Amino acid sequence: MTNISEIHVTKTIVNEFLDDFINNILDSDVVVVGSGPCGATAAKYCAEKGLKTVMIERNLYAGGGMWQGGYLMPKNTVGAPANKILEECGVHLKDAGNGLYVCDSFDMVSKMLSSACDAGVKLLNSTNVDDLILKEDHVDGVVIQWFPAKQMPPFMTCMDPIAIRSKVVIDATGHDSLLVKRLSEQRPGIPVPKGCGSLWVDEAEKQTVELTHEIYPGLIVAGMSATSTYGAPRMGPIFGGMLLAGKKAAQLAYDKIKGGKAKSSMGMKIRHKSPEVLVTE
Ligand code: 48F
Repeated sequence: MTNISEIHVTKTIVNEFLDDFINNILDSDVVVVGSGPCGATAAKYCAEKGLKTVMIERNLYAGGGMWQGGYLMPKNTVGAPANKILEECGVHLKDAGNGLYVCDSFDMVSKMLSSACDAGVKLLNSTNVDDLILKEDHVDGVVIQWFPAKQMPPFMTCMDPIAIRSKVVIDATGHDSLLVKRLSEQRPGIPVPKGCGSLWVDEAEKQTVELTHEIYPGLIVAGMSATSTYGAPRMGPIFGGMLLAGKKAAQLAYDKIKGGKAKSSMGMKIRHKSPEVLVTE
């Protein structure tokens, strides 16, 4: 039998949250915005590389689009070599031929998230990233608000958000491309996200990975957010490109933080045309 008081439960939650927030979240190496297949993969690999990593998700639950395969059917497909990422997490895959693999969506989401937690990723759920911290020439973190607070009637929404600092922010917000959108309103040369084009599986999978890059110093656009930024084709219910894009985003973040140098998506050098504009050669 236990003898646990109500006050003890509350105090434990409050103390633990504040301690975690101040020591592990407030000032981190990488903030990954969005916990879909791309964000979860990026966060897992960042943490495995030893980076202090926070993944932020506006929903109560993490996983983004991974919970459903297509047409509301809980079967997810990935193309090689992304199957290796899932195998590493312990996901049970079935070979469907021609380099295509299939798994249960619940198996994929739970094992990917579990693998990210094991690597040390901190998750903030029910938390909306409203904006970037944007300094003169780089992104310096994100602005956050409780997602439920965002749903309140307009006369109550005069509540200011708070901020988290990070060396790198990964925009893995999916179709919204939220952070690129915010940046495009303030920095010339940053494209206004146009949304994805029509379906073409192979090409979309390839482009999703290629388009994942550091779009502005301190901001990496990844996965469907990158696809939507540039109007590349949609890929439909296949997740391999998202996983590979997440892994690439983690490598870019690591190189930037540990190597102190920025690289574009194609491995080209990045130079600054003006304090505001980032161009690739
Ligand atoms: O949409 P999502 O799964 O993006 P992804 O990881 O993968 C795309 C595929 O799921 C799918 C596809 C290809 O297979 O067609 O679309 O690139 O995950 C994006 C996550 O970001 C959260 C959102 O709730 C979702 O879980 N998100 C979006 N905006 C915000 C956010 C925000 N402002 N703050 C916090 N979370």
